Amino acid sequence: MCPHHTTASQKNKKKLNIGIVCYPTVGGSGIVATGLGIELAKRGHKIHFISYDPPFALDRKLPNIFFHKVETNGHELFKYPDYTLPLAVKMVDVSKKYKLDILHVHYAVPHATAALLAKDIARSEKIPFPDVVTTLHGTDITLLARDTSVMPVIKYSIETSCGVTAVSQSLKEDTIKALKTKKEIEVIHNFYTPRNSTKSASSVRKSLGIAPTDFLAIHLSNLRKVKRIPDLLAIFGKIKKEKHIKLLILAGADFTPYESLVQKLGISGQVIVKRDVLDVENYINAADIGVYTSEEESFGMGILETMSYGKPVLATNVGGISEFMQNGKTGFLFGAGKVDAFAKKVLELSQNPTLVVELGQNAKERAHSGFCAKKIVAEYEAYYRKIMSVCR
Ligand code: GMT
Repeated sequence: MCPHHTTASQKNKKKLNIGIVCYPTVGGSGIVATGLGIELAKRGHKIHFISYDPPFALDRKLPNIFFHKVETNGHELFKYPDYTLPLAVKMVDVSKKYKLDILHVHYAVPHATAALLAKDIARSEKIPFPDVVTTLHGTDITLLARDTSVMPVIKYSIETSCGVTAVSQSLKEDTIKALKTKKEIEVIHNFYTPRNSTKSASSVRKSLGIAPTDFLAIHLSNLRKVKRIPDLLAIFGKIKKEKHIKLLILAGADFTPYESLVQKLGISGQVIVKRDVLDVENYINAADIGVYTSEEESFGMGILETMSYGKPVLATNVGGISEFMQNGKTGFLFGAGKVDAFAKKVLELSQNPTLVVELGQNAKERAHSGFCAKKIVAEYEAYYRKIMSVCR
């Protein structure tokens, strides 16, 4: 279903040595960067991940994948441990040893900033240094660029990168507005490659204590404030009389701060929380719909993941979500905070399994055809080659 965008001439082009710098933790930008590195390695490029830990979703035994650890600087001379300086030094070392063609940094600070410093060091040492591509993921702009103590660094780091990409048109516009920059920004959307389930939906439901006839909504996130977890819980508070409607939260962070709200709303029997789940495919496949209540989302990887497994999504119409979700076709979009409207729709869908299946099929088709590895990775490859030809 994924359109094949790699032409024969692209396939025959020289394979690249690519450095990828990302946060290794369970977070949208790290997941996207890791997925991209794995897909590029499958296409024959040599991928050098640089970070303080191996990215959590990275299988280091895969061919063409290398990991270079940055040792953090815990000098007693410094009151605060520093990461940017040793990261810059590691970038120079890896570039020199492996002759990188491209250094692709995910998240502006401190990754793009360290790359700038590394480039300057390499220049003064007469060491060849690759072209730097910075990918903006959202919070580096929508949250950090509002902080005047870091905004000038973000702006400078972006403007001095050879190439800059944003994961949605919405984020591109936010960046131009927040930084008042004229820097050219290429929109390359995120992608997701679904994995085969290793457990049946019925066994997953059984392990969670959910009956086959229960209507199960799922939510995947790091529970940050921007995800509006109180709204998510309030939706299920509104329909708590329907005991067969359940909410499963796959949490990338501690849920304890929300437990008192669950009690207060009287929904402890209907909400199940699982922490740091890696096999998300097994849980999404066992669910009926996805529910996402963010007040801001440059893209929304959890939503794309949910859609990829053929589940319709109810989400807020914010940021870049409407660039891949189609209201009324792949699920439904609501204004942020419109808890009543969300609750009404959950209830409606719980009574209409035929519609759930139809919307789910549309969601899967949309995710697989527009936001799949073959299409998006080819866009990155073409962008790298363009940058390498214009930036030298
Ligand atoms: O908010 C998150 O889930 C984490 C955050 C991050 O910085 O990793 O995610 C951002 O990047 C993701 C990958 O490109 C996007 O899917 C998320 O929408 C974006 N988060 C926000 O904009 C709040």
